[in-house]
Amino acid sequence: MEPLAGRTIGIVGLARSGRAAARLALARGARVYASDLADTEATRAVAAELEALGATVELGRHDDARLAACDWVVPSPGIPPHAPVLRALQALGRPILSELEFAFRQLACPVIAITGTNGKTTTTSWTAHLLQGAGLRAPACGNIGLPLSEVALADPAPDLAVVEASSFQLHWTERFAPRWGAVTSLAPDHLDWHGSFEAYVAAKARMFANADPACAWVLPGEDPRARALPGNAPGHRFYVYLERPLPAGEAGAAWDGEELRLRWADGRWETLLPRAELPVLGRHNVANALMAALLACLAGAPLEAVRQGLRTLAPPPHRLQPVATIDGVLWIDDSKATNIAATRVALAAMDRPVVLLLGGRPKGEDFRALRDALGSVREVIAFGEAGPQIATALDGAVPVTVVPALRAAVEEARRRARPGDAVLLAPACASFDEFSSYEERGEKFAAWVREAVR
Ligand code: UMA
Repeated sequence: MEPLAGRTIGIVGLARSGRAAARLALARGARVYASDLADTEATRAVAAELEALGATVELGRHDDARLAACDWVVPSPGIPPHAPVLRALQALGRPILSELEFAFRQLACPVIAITGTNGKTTTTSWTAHLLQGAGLRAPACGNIGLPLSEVALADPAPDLAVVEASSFQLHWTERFAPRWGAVTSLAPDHLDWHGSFEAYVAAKARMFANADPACAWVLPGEDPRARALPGNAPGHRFYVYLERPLPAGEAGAAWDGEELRLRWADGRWETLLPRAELPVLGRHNVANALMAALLACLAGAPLEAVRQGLRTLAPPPHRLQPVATIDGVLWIDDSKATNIAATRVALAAMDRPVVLLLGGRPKGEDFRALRDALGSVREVIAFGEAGPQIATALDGAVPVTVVPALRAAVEEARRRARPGDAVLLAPACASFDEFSSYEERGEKFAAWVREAVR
């Protein structure tokens, strides 16, 4: 653990990560200067809490000179490197650590890290579920919602931290060194934050920067980009296959159409359970479950506990979550589909005609990449900032109606959906033009859908 007493830590952004990092720094004896551009009820509440603990807090501005004088600056993940406050620090060569890196240096337990474009929250939540079922104290944390700094503050420390690591959090890392890790998938996302796909991939690859030969990495065997992410990093490889059997010489897990099975490096096979006993929808979720099972076994959970845990998996909220069936129409909340690859996965899981709700704040992707995935889609309702862009990109492929916002999209879908259809919110965009998070977007969607049955 790196001593913090006597150091000055600059915290930029006072939402969940900033608040937790500031509390951790103060608890370890550091001086804290924290600031947030937003002067809102929420940031004022955090400011009051931190000031009571001894921090200096400013709202409505960042004091660049003051931040430049700090030993380390910890920005919130939502603040891109090109934000003026971070540009100024980089120009001066000042050290910037992500909240993940900062918390890792204060953590007293080993880490399982899960990254990837889609599937990482589900895999993180299920890995923690399987380990907890085996009696281990293993919180799911990081990008999933509980900042790693909160886990570093926990007394006693947990046995393991199961960390969902986003590209934003990995970007500013130096010593972050998970003992076990997984990459769920790799496709373009967050191009606005990173500037290019290459920069996004480079940030994700930082997960392997401090690997050693005792590490173990779980990778999707059939996704060439994701399986190549660790490059030549040391550590054992375990691959997950859905379409093909595990190739000779590879260890990992596979679904043979009936059973989910593991094969260890010594060639020994073990059966997890029949697919029919796994209570989750969609092929992609079989892959997520196999990854979670491998990680849990590698981190020490007994196989029988893993089998038991697999039988009680549940999808995390806002991921292909059925909301209601109203007049024969099934309404599905997949608000977490915030990029095109995730929307494609949701569409692949559909077994009925779909009215698709797309829109929100665009993230720099080309919506034409959805055109060949629209087989089950009868019509699209495009909403929010991205609405006109989506209509142009899908022109001629499927009928598109543009409406200003999500609520209007729900009303339009209600008029257009027929019995037997699904109305799927899988928006392929960020939520921030209308909402504070994809969670809030999903909750509002569900509330507006249910209004019809009141
Ligand atoms: N701000 C400034 N100055 C600026 C810009 C912003 O002060 O120049 C302030 C904003 O006013 C705001 C804060 O900085 O108060 C930004 O906070 P944040 O958006 O990073 O929010 P947190 O609550 O700290 O949430 C973050 C993650 N958010 C993002 O990565 C955008 C959460 O992931 C994560 O759960 C949480 O830390 C705890 O670890 C969310 C997310 O959308 C779920 N992640 C992306 C994704 O999954 O696609 C990566």
